[in-house]
Amino acid sequence: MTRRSDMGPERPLKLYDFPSSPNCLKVRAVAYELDLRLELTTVNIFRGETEAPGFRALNPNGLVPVLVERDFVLWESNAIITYLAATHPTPSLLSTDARERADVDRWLQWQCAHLSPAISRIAFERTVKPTTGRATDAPAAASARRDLARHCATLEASLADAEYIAKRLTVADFAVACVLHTSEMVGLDLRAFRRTSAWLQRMLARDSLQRALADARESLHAMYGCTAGRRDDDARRSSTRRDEISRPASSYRSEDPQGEMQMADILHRVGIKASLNDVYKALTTVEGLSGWWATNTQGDGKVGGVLQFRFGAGGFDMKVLELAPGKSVLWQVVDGPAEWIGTKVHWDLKQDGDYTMVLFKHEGWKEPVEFMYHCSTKWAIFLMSLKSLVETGKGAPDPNDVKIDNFN
Ligand SMILES: N[C@@H](CCC(=O)N[C@@H](CS)C(=O)NCC(=O)O)C(=O)O
Repeated sequence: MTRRSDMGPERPLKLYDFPSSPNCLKVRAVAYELDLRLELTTVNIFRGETEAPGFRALNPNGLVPVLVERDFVLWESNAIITYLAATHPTPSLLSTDARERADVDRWLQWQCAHLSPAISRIAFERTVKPTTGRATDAPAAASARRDLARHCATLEASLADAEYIAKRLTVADFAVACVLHTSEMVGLDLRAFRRTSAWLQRMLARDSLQRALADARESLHAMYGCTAGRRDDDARRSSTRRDEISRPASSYRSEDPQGEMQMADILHRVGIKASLNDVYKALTTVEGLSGWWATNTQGDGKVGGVLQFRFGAGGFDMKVLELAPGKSVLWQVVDGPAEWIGTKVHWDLKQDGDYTMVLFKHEGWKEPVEFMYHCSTKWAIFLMSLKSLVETGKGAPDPNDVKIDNFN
């Protein structure tokens, strides 16, 4: 576990937290809305830290978030946010009127019993299964999507005559907004639910939520450091836990006719003054690959084999799916950063005048997160390294590659 901040001596509130968890996000956001200080301890759910006896003693369910206030230990995010609001009445996020309170409780239960399970089911079919090599159960995914749409319609109707879920801003808004925020990760397009969409944007724009999201970004960077080269064995365990928080505000998403979100691809075209076969060799042999991408490259470059590219502490494992000599190479990422797992890397080669033209595609990003912007630039740099290797005999593979930013 990593301690992330040291706070003042008075009334310390410790939160055992995982940055990309929506249930932790809601607790941080409510705490910040109430102007409370939190001492955050990251429990890496992907590294089995929730199974440590010390953590199990706090929460026998082995789940984050957990709040510790002196000798009082509380788990279940909705119980935590309700407790925080009840013990810090200003600004008021929880009514003392029984009916108003029941209205808030209703939405908290609804989030837990209906909204979250529907999103988890979609995430399981759309993200977890593909990254673990299992086939998506299309009817199950469709049924979960229908459920989620139904729940969104319920929310949409309730927002017809009010700015907030329970008429005024309450903990219920934070609980539902933080969970619904992750639905975008699993391909739900909220635009059809105009009021819900506007309400969610209003919630996400609040200083408290922005701060809670910034915490997540900061702690993910602290956990994984240089993300470009990191390995994330964890990605296969969950999808709702991915780095949804790092999607830039300007990113776009689009839909296909079935209403499914389309994935994003990185595309490049580079001309290399060399033969098709020389370029093909640089893409298919360990010697070639270590000459332009990662000096530390090992593995089996034949169809069905796995190539291991290592960059400092981390790297990528690529399964070779297809090889057409002098024409094309297709890899699939089977290990590496969470955002890469399951994506495919296509190399299509063709002769065009003096050039062997390389048409490069890194296909299947779930969404254009900031890390994708970074990887796009890095791919361009490594493609220039490939060109240089094949044309001059000298590439610039890691660790001698051009470093572009604080990711790498
Ligand atoms: N109902 C619980 C759910 C908590 C939960 O599912 N936490 C996830 C992170 S969002 C977790 O700790 N997962 C760890 C694991 O499954 O090992 C709450 O609202 O606090």
